[in-house]
Amino acid sequence: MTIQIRTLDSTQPEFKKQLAHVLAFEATEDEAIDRAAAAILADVKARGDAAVLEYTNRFDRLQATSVAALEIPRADLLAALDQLPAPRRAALQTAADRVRAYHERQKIECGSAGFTYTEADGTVLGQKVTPLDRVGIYVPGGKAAYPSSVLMNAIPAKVAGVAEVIMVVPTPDGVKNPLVLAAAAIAGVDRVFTIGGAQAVGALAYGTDSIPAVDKIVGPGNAYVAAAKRRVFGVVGIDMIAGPSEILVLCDGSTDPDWVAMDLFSQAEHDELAQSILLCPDAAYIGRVQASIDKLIGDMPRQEVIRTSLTNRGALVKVRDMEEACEIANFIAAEHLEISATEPQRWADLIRHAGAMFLGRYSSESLGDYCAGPNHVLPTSRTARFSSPLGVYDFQKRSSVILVSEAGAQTLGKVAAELAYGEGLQAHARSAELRLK
Ligand code: HSO
Ligand code: ZN
Repeated sequence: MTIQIRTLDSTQPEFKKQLAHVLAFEATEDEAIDRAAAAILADVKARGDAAVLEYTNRFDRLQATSVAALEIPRADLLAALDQLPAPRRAALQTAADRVRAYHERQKIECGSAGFTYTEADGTVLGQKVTPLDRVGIYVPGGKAAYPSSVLMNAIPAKVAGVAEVIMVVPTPDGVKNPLVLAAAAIAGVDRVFTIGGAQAVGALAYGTDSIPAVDKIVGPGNAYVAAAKRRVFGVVGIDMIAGPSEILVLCDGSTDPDWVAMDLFSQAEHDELAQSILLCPDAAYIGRVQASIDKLIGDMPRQEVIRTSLTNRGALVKVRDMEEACEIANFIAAEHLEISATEPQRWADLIRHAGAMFLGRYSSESLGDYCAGPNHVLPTSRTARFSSPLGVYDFQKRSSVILVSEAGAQTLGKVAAELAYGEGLQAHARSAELRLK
């Protein structure tokens, strides 16, 4: 079985145009979906629990009699954990421990303790860092219900010190995913409601009698959820609107081509719209990866998804050399960048834009998805040019602290008054001047 993947050559005059075409991805913003989400949000805002209950019963085919009845008690989460097969439970625990350890480090090393400094006249300036009070985590219920994502969203929130993490997860026909519930238990999620869609986003943003309003909503969801999140932004914080998964493999031709082929599959299998790209200076090696793809695809249960993704959005790119590969990688700013080469650090030094970098042939991207430790919620669709992985810092905020001494008020007062008069703001100027001796 063969898969027709687009091949590009960076020496061709049309290369830049072709690459831009491969990368082009516009998140479909369907007006009808946006209108439907807006109507649901307005209804939830107006009618609270009654609206949430109605939509949940209708869309998920449930017969719940109250929103309170849609909450999963902590005991049920622990029972889900207890009932997991031992190796699965152990793997989940190891993943959670490693993700926690990484994010603890992030908390310590990313300025999360704040700072203060004292000037010569006794004026003290500083920055205080505080966690958000309450956060909502959206977990999709359908094909993209990933327990690993529960860990990746909830653990940094808890490490940041968020007092209450509330998870929502739709359960169509009442079917619960035990691994998702077990992950919630391990990650320290405080409350879980089996609601989803725009109605869940509305409940978390506005609060209802049964569901407390949160300060920020994170986690991926379908088009209705994305539309609802965009609309409640400002009332609450949101993380990002994630696009389809992406992997960019930069290979010097020294890695077993089967490994590279499988790494390309690993993101392609997420979604027909996922993107897998190989950059390599060795044309013969690219041919070997293509042969591995054709050899291995038949064994993949999700081969149809992989085939569609690779055919429509994948590319095998012949580059001049590894230096050029790094330049192109910076342009692509991929969510996941594998540097599968004998000198990975040498090339990593040239990379400025990537959500996560996987260095050396043993660092498969899949390890990062589950258990290496860093977060798997990463900027997609070239947004790694300006944004970062989800982290502890997304669940914290900073307040400025200003303590002006009497002596400091004399110097600063004159500066402030001068500028205030310049802006025509008399009260500002007088407020500063009243404190002058
Ligand atoms: N690669 C996905 C995360 C994931 N993979 C979850 C497996 N499970 C995000 O880019
Ligand atoms: Zn993945």
